[in-house]
Amino acid sequence: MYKSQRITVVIPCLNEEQGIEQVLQRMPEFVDEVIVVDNGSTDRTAEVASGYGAKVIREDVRGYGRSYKKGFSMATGDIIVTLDGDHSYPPDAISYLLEAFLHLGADFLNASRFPVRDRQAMSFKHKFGNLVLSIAMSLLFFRWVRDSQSGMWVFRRRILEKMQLESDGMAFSEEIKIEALLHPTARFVEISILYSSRLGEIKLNPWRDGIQNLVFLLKKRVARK
Ligand SMILES: Nc1nc2c(ncn2[C@@H]2O[C@H](COP(=O)(O)OP(=O)(O)OP(=O)(O)O)[C@@H](O)[C@H]2O)c(=O)[nH]1
Ligand SMILES: [Mg+2]
Repeated sequence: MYKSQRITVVIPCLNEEQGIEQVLQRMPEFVDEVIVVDNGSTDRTAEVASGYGAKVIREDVRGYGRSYKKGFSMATGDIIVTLDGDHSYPPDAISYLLEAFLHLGADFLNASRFPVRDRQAMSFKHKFGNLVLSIAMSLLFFRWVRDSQSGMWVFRRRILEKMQLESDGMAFSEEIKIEALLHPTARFVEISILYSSRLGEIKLNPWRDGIQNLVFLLKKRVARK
């Protein structure tokens, strides 16, 4: 519990045995429930996660968005916090983000990776791609969002009821932010965190995922006119 709020952390994982161990070791004690959504990992991700007391859920259909939707459906907390299983997002920042979230009366908080301080954490190409996607999203949805692709969010579980989350893939990350921005009552805020280099093998395909995410933004704009 954090200030009388029940906290669930949801982590999607595809072969992250190295990263998930570090993430779970650093998980703050006040977190009530940790859900790891394993998408058919072929390494020891599930074993390691259960060893640290996480609830491991298996999702047989591949996909980042697909995994999140499954994880959210099992979550019981008042507030859901998300992050990657690769140890690139800081579990130590959860208390700081929750404090800001409650203080600002937010319903959806986006943890921005920018400005990136660790030089190894993100290549120039990735920074540029992220900037293009964030500018595109901001222009299409009339609200400046510095990091449309961040995978770390804090939000009230109840706002999911009024969200139309369709993406099963990497575009889920921008979609949930768009849905939070379009939500009739939710308050959206954004705060910086320290982002670091991932452990383990890269899953992202920058050109494929970047272009798919851009196309997704345009389709979403049309669908949510
Ligand atoms: N469950 C599930 N998780 C996935 C899938 N693809 C990626 N992930 C996880 O989602 C998180 C984000 O994927 P990453 O590969 O780290 O993508 P990224 O953070 O955009 O790129 P990096 O800069 O390489 O970290 C990681 O914890 C992955 O293990 C998938 O198909 N299913
Ligand atoms: Mg990552």
